[in-house]
Amino acid sequence: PEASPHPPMVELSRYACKRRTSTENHNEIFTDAFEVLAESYEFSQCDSQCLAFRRAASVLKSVPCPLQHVGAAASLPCLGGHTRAVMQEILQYGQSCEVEKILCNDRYQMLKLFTSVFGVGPKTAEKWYRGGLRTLKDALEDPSIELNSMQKAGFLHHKDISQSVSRAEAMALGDILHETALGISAHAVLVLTGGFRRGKAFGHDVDFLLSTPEKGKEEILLLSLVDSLRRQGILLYCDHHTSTFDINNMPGVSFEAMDHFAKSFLILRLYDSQVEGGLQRVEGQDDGRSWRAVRVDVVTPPMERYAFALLGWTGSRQFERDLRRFARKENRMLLDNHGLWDNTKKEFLEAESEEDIFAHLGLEYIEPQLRNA
Ligand code: TTP
Ligand code: MN
Ligand code: MN
Ligand code: MN
Repeated sequence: PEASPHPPMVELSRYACKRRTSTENHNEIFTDAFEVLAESYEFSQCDSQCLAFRRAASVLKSVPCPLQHVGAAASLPCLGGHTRAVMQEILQYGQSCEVEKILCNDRYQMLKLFTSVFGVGPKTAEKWYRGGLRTLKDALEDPSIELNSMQKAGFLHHKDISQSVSRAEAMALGDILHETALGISAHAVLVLTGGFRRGKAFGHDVDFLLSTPEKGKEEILLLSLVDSLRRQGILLYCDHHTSTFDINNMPGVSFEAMDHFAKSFLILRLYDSQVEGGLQRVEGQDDGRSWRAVRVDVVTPPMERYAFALLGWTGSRQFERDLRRFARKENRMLLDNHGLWDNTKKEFLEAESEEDIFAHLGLEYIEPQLRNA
């Protein structure tokens, strides 16, 4: 679209859950820079600066045209002096020297590399960096480092998992999991969630919600599914988290990031012949393999919590964060993947669908394809 200095824009909310954000990003030159800064602040545990840049990136993703003057950002929420200065530099010189410095920074590069391994978070990466490790080989060969089983799987499949997953690959995995689940229970329900439900063309993993109308049978269904995948020879790794969900604990529930539903973080083997148009070519793969490894998440909420779990797992993370913030600040309600607590009425609000939840919050419904905040 034609860029104009002062694009006629509807006023954007400071809440991502009140903005419509498609997968089409017209301001990638800025949002890519902001994301580098956010990540760098995250590595230094500067949470508020990190969040400020994440919010700024999220706002720009919802702007329907490329911004060509920093003045056009004046009317946008969540863009402070620092973010505007970075934009100004990019507009003027094509890049930000602060961002370029980070990209060249040894520590940033190392933390980025180490956290690219499944099972290695910022804390472990930092420890390895401070211990003098500089390559993945260092981490594998250092006798003082005891890798856990997740990290071992992460290293073993690092090349495959680092490669993004295509939509065709996600669809193929959906077919395999669906067929496998139906082989266990005719009532099994499997839906694609995460980035692919938001219409993204590529992802770092594939996320599914699995459930059954048979009360209390969700986790056993998931365990049977994983077992069946193992017998089919396509299970490369499984990290299962048993359910800690208890409906009686709900009012006291802490509204943290990780939910209490049973879930499995998997690595699955996907064959070329199973994917329409074939597998994404894995770079540097010359070992004649006809398969690749893919990261898959499966979460199994009880059916009556389905709408909350679906909303929570569809993302984006920024959209979820602001849904919760909006609920808290504007409605005195607590929202998480399990439910919605109304602190005025002192009761849980029920929902059969995502639409019900938006309605409880007094928000216009936003379809998944427009939640790419
Ligand atoms: P991700 O799979 O991390 O992200 P994504 O699918 O949006 O993008 P990508 O292509 O990089 O995979 O997370 C999907 C959503 O799941 C996200 O909104 C957070 C949510 N989630 C939980 O609610 N609980 C969890 O334990 C995890 C791991 C994710
Ligand atoms: Mn995902
Ligand atoms: Mn991602
Ligand atoms: Mn995921």
